[in-house]
Amino acid sequence: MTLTPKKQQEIEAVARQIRVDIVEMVHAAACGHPGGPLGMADFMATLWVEHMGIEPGNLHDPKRDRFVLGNGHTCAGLYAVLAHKGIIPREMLKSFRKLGSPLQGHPHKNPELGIDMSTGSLGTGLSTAQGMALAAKINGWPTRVYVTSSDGESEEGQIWEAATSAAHYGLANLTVLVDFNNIQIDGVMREVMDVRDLREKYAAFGWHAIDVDGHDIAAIDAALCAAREETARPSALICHTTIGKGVSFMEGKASWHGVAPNDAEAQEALAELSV
Ligand SMILES: Cc1ncc(C[n+]2csc(CCOP(=O)(O)OP(=O)(O)O)c2C)c(N)n1
Repeated sequence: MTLTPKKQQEIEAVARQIRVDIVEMVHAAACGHPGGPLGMADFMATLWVEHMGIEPGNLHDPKRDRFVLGNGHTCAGLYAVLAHKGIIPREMLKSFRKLGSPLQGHPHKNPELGIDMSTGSLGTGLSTAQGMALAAKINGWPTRVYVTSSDGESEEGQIWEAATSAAHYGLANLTVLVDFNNIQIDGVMREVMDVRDLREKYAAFGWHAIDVDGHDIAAIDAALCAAREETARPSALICHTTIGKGVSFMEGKASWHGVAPNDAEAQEALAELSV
């Protein structure tokens, strides 16, 4: 079903709020990863507003949907979206990366807060997600499992072991959203380690694989709908994004992978995001 203009505006507003929260959290912590999650904000907002069946009232339901943030360093964006859903208190975002906080610099499993898996060691997320999807399939549950990954994470061999297994077991209830911003920690993908065409790779592994403009909310929604309609294969959405999207001086720059903005930079970023 196509998004109504009202729903599209709602998702855009959530994406903007996620970006504001990311800048504020990383700035307040004086460390963290702003670039990746700023680029993922549009597909995270579309996924969580329109498709994800995780709500404050069903956290303990074993049959509910599951979410795994494979590229765990982008967790500021996940915490922001969980706050939007009312699953974690908004006030808690201020404790991001502080000693003793449940909101660490990489996700720490905490079902009470809607954090279904600890991640951060790249390569593990898709494996755990496919295990969750297989369990749901065996139990005959309606659970859908969503997992994020990234172009940098796609260099991990374990990703392709999980991709093999998920296709073998016909896990149509599993969807991976890959943040393909062409950048990883040390620079541009083709210079550091070229992963080439991820849509072709996932398709060759037996997946229903689609290229998507990761900033086009209607296109992301359509791809997520297509994934739900797929009955035999797991789905891979290769989301083409810009690192740092929404903050002009961060856009396209690998240097913003894991650096906090200083006071002046945060002020400039928030001014841009509030227009
Ligand atoms: C197994 C493992 N190796 C190395 C790292 C260190 N590391 C953290 S993020 C990252 C780059 C990941 O690339 P990508 O997700 O594409 O980066 P982004 O687009 O967010 O800048 C690396 C190598 C890690 N977390 N886990």
